[in-house]
Amino acid sequence: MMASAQVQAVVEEASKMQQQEKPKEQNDDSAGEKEEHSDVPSPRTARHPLENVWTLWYLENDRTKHWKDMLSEVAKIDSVETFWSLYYTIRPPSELKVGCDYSMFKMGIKPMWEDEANSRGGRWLISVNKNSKAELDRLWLDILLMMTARIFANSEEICGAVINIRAKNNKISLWTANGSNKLAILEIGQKLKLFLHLQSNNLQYQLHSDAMCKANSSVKSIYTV
Ligand code: MGP
Repeated sequence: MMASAQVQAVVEEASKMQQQEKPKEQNDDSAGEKEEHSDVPSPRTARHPLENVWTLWYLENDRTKHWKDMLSEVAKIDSVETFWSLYYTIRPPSELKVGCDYSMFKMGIKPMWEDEANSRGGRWLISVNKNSKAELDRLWLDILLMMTARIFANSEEICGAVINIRAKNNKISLWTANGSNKLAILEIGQKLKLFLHLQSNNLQYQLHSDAMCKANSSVKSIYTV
């Protein structure tokens, strides 16, 4: 089974379970039926609410600006429906220009080291070979699905994910909240490796505090799976 199909099967199952756990009034989809294809997400169109609300961010590389000013908020994602309508509306990562990023973070958390929710944390970093555009898009989609479906036992540790399109290797990273929560970080890393079909030693965990004060491009890894 392709990894995307495997992850989607898990997401569908998680979505069904989340629906069963919702109070009856949240399952009432009569209001949503008429507006299923509306571009504007609203609570009335959210037929399969996600456990967390997420924000999609876009970073457009512009050398005249400070890093923080290159970031912009694109949309909020609060349901399976808003996730897919956004996913099919925006360009896939493989079609972004070099220097651009997408980030998807839990609502209220900015995709930057300085945010209170990230400052003590770090990231699992996956380096993606430039040769395969399809592989890049597949990995990004699978990570988004894994986060939104909360398939990690330690989902509360997850802050968000980032994809960097770069001239050398592209990078995908999953940001977690607490770099000293080793057990949670390893559980997340091992599940990423399993579901994304990554090769051994492909996954490195780095602290944001080390990235912030790095002298060059290399940041030490504190965990590897
Ligand atoms: P990058 O975009 O994460 O990686 O960081 P890139 O472009 O592959 O560069 P490399 O250094 O990893 O090889 C590029 C630069 O963007 C950093 O050196 C910082 O100057 C800035 N930057 C990146 N992030 C994630 C942050 C952040 O969270 N906060 C601030 N203030 N600057 C950041």
